[in-house]
Amino acid sequence: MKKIVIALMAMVALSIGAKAQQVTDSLTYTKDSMAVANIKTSAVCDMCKETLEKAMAYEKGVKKSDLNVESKIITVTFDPKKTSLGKIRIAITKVGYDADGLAADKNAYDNLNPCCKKDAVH
Ligand SMILES: [Cu+2]
Repeated sequence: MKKIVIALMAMVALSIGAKAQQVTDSLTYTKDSMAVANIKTSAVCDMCKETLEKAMAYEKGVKKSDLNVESKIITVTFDPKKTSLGKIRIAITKVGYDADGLAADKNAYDNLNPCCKKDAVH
């Protein structure tokens, strides 16, 4: 009986560990304790880059951001004491872009310049 309990506890501990990792896996930290996240977006052009980086500049706790148009990945450096990866993803969706698994806010997406919509032909 005792063995079963220990085995169950080990399984629970393992699954909790795996979940915690999923949430933090895309974060790294700088020497001054800033968090750096790479977030996959649905940006398509240089105008998207400008829109997103400007939005990030106004986002609380964000120090800097850089969107790679080719890979659609935005690298955001932020203060983890002031904001979180989840909040930043939501901020991106509110500008009209997908952020990792989160879908873009529909109204914001509809208001994007036609060339910035992810289905636009370039
Ligand atoms: Cu664009």
